[in-house]
Amino acid sequence: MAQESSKTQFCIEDNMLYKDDNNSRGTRNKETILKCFLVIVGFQSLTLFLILVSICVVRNNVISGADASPCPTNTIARDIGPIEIQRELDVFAELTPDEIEMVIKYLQSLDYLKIVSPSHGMTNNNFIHSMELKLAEKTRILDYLKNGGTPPKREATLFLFLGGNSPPTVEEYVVGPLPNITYARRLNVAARKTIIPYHFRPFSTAEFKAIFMFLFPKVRLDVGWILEESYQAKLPPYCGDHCLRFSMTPIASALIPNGTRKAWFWFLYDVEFSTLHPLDFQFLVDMTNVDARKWVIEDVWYANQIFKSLGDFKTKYESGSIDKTRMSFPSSEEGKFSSLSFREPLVPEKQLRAPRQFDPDGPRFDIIANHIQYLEWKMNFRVTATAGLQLFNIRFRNEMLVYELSMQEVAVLYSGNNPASRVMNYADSAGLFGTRCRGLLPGVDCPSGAKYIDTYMYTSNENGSRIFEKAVCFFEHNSNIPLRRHRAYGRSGAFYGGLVATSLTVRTIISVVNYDYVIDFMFYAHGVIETKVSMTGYLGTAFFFPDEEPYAPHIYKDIAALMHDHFFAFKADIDVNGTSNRFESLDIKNRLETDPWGGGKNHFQNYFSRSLRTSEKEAVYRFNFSTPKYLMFSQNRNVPANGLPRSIRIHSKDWAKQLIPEGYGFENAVPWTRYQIALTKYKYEEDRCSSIFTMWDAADPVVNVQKYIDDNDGIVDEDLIAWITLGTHHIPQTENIPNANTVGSQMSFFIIPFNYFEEDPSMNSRDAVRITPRDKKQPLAGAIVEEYGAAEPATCQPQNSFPKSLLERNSTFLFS
Ligand SMILES: *[C@@H]1O[C@H](CO)[C@@H](O)[C@H](O)[C@H]1NC(C)=O
Ligand SMILES: *[C@@H]1O[C@H](CO)[C@@H](O)[C@H](O)[C@H]1NC(C)=O
Ligand SMILES: *[C@@H]1O[C@H](CO)[C@@H](O)[C@H](O)[C@H]1NC(C)=O
Ligand SMILES: *[C@@H]1O[C@H](CO)[C@@H](O)[C@H](O)[C@H]1NC(C)=O
Ligand SMILES: *[C@@H]1O[C@H](CO)[C@@H](O)[C@H](O)[C@H]1NC(C)=O
Ligand SMILES: *[C@@H]1O[C@H](CO)[C@@H](O)[C@H](O)[C@H]1NC(C)=O
Ligand SMILES: [Cu+2]
Repeated sequence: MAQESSKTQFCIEDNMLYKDDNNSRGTRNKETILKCFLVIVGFQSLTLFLILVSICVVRNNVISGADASPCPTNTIARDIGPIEIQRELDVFAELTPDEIEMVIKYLQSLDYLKIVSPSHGMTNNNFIHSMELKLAEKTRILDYLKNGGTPPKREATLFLFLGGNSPPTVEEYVVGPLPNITYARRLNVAARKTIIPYHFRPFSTAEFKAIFMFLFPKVRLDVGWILEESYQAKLPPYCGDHCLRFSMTPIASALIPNGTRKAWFWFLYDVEFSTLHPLDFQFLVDMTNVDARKWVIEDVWYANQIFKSLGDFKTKYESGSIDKTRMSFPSSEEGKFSSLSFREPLVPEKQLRAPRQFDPDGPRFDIIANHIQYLEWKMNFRVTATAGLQLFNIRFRNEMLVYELSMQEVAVLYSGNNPASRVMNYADSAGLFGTRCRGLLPGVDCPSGAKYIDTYMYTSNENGSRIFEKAVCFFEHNSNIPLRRHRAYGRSGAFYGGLVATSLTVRTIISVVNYDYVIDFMFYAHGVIETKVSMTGYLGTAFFFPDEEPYAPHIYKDIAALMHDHFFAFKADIDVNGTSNRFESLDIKNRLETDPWGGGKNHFQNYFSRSLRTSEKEAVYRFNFSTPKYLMFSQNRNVPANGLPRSIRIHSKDWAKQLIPEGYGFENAVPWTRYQIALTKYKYEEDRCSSIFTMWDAADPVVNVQKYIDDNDGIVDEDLIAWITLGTHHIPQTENIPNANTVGSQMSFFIIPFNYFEEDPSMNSRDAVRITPRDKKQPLAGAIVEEYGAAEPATCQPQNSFPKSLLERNSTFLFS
């Protein structure tokens, strides 16, 4: 039972939770804690879920619907201590605005770096592309979280674009210690390249500027009139309401000469939404030179014909010797198919609103700075520019199950006949995931009543530091399926027990050009974590020619919708009862057996056997229908003599086979797609399985998970990391117009305690109900109903947080 030493209630504002001890950490905390929250100080409960003390709601005080006051939005106080939060902030909190400012000032003071501000960043000068907190080493963090002492030093890790250096490079730098910086040095580690060839850099605002300043004027001058004649549209920015939009497809470096940087540019009508308005005009640009004035337009593709240069295209077009395209800019009527405007007739015929979800007693979770607490779960989170949302230190019943859970990469590999689609392979982290998480719409993207957080980051792509509003949301989700239930019926022994499945859901949605990825991390009452990706948004397409048919269904007039594979990489640093773990599989096999009990009957049956993986190479897992397995992390201590050890299982069925041969072209940049799970020993610098360079670096990947595996470390009784790859093949269909839908395309993996608890942890849930006959012999004559609130009506009005009037006044949070 809980010990309640003193139950004092405080409502304290942001900066009051922490003593301002006059150092800049105090400042940091003030900045980081965005919300007002409630705390109960001096509450020393070990089993906090037993304490559902509601501060703001008076139970049993039924108010009739119309008069009901809004459901509480305050989180309910928990037994979280400032010391615990302070330590978590010290090690996991992203860089604060002050810290970012200090790093910029420090780097600008180093004359030899010649750092310019993002707005002056060009392809041929030096600027800071991104920065984020460099996490301290894991054992150091765990020790500090547990025992306190001196906090690990805080350092920033940065990518510097050094286009002004000779040779030009991108370099990974470490700057620290914060707040009193004394060094900025290039990182030097064996795990990855930290001096990166400049031609592997991701697209940046600097490069887009160069395209508008140097490339498009050239194109406009040479063939602007041809584009107008063919498409009734002009290149941006001087195009009025008849604009072309462009997209770029980098060519994986493994497919082009060493040291070169090339991309296909392809064009679309700039209407809602452009990717469903592809045109038959593309050109290939050699972008190797740091001076964008020296970029060369090589091949040109138009009306399904190829030309050696812009000049060649122009000459042949003028001489009339080629096929020509004649299209008119889509009218709003013609463009309607691709817009998300309502279609008639509206359903349902009358305005009847969809069911909603609400929290009758207010949210049952707290978000305090970077700390999340929900019933028996606790964890930390951060959002970084390059990695996006990461969860750390995930605890259930105060024992850590997972040290880190995060998405690593999103790769989409297209096929097609036209030049750009043939090489269209995207690795979306190039777009900086952290900056793509923003603008969640309450009531649609997350339920009414969800909590939202804003993030703050520095990237050159966003012109320096800025706030990203509504980047992540948190809500408790009622799945409306029993997590467990049993109804025993009949004349004797009748009973019922059941529990509805709810989970804390931590959600972010990443929009990268055309696609939207909903990423959910869900925490359930039985100790299971589900990680789910749902895909929506617009298809990638190409202008339809019959040659596209093998690759791209012809889904609308001129549209061939490109077939593609989606792959998602995740990292799960699972720790079973500490960090010294093993990985084994339970192999399910079938054999012919002679019945040992006589009768001489032979029969087939399944059995399982344990198979311990001893090295990284041995541990790679490729799904094989013929060899079913359970994949388990387990502790090495206290293994029962009989039976299976305390374990955590990884489970999924959302795998897709990477069909490109190993090591060929872009495949070489995404070696994690070869395996459904790869297991590696924790190494401080092997912290990611992909990088922002993946789209370009196939010739010699900056981060290469295959190398993590190939050194073939022993993995028995080590700290282990699982790299998990979900995937699916997508052949587009007409119902993907205008958008692809999440339902039907969702993919999940589960982290499942296995022999970890003595019994189902959800047995402690107050959300359950149990019904037993008052008289066992007369089960129909009334029963004892045990419940904690299920029978009570809600006494408050559900929140409606759909921000219509705000949006009508100010739509900054959604569109900025
Ligand atoms: C940083 O330097 C200031 C003086 O410039 C000093 O007061 C402060 O204690 C230092 N902080 C740390 C963490 O060393
Ligand atoms: C590519 O060129 C670089 C120098 O620019 C050289 O160091 C590297 O070895 C070359 N790689 C291959 C595969 O030829
Ligand atoms: C970028 O920020 C600078 C100030 O830091 C500002 O002067 C400039 O106008 C900004 N540029 C854009 C495109 O917003
Ligand atoms: C491991 O499990 C034992 C009991 O099963 C527990 O006492 C101990 O605290 C656990 N250790 C860690 C590091 O979780
Ligand atoms: C799948 O397992 C079966 C049975 O062990 C084996 O014969 C087959 O080669 C495996 N398939 C692949 C693709 O590894
Ligand atoms: C609009 O909202 C943003 C935050 O989303 C705020 O920064 C800005 O000041 C608001 N603008 C006006 C005119 O109120
Ligand atoms: Cu798709």
